Amino acid sequence: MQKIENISLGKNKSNSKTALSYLKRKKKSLPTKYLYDEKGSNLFEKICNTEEYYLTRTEQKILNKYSAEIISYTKVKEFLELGSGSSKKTKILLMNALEQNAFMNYSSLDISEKALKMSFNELESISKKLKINLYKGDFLHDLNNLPSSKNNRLFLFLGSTLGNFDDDTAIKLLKEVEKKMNKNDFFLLGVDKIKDEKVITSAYNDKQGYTKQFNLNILNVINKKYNLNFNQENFNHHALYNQTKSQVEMYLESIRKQNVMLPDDNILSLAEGEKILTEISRKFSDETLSMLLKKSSLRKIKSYSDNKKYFTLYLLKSTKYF
Ligand code: SAH
Ligand code: AVI
Repeated sequence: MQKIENISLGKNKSNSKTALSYLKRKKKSLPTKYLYDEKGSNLFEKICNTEEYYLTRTEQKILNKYSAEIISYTKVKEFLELGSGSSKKTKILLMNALEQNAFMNYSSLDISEKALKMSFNELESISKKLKINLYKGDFLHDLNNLPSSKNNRLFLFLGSTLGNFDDDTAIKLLKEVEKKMNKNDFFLLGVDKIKDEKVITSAYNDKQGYTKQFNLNILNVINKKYNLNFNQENFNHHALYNQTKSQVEMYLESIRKQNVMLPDDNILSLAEGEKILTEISRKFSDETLSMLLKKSSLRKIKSYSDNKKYFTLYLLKSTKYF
């Protein structure tokens, strides 16, 4: 197994005080990144294979169709992927890149060690020409701790993970990527588009219950991390589409009135029906995405969609080179 390099300097704001302070607010929430421990990463893979979760297979279809074109157009020798997960879709791009190049460098940055291990297992055997680097860290805080490169790079942010962040955070993240981009670098960004509400809602309420397990697992993660005693059985999975905001909101809903002891000896009281927000999953139009790109100094060069226009991959460059 390849060595995993921890690039998190621990200086970010995600300390216990901050994470738990979200629970003390009137509108309670938990940081989305806590969905991804080993179990969460395994469950996410299961979600990707459900009939209802159209995102993964749609993005995969687009990549099957356009990867060769993307590689010959961008002429990149190196990939840097944020939140790679298992890298199954990235493999399609890498296979094409390896056909067109004498060597390839692939770096994955993910907060989940399990995701990095899955990524390595997925890619290690595809070619001796491929060098894999695994970085454990938070893409919201640790991008500057990554090594720079003289190769032409393709930055990758797939799976609509951008949709898990509000405007301010999304722009901050996109800007950080843009700052790292050199003249010949490109950025491939995959986002989920606005579509029929029923299609969206069922993607977050799969029949097999994997999304429910994924959502409830965040309680195990914070129980372990902060020595708390949340009981999964006291919560329901609730995922709805907020049409005004064009986003899925995933909540844990308290089934009954309950108290949970916090590490500072404060008591967290939850009323019956009270909800904790665990994730937003935004759906974009070309216009809302263009607004984010503009504010992040990124320019759209090309875009690739499926026939139903469910999902789009945007190929971007930094505006500083125009
Ligand atoms: N890109 C993959 C995986 C998407 S799931 C795909 O398209 O299928 C989101 C991934 O981002 C997970 O692997 C999760 O561990 C990672 N992740 C979530 N928040 C993160 C953060 N703040 N920093 C780094 N990685 C993060
Ligand atoms: C990673 N992220 C884009 C997924 C999404 O669709 O928001 C995570 C997920 N949450 C529930 N199902 C999948």
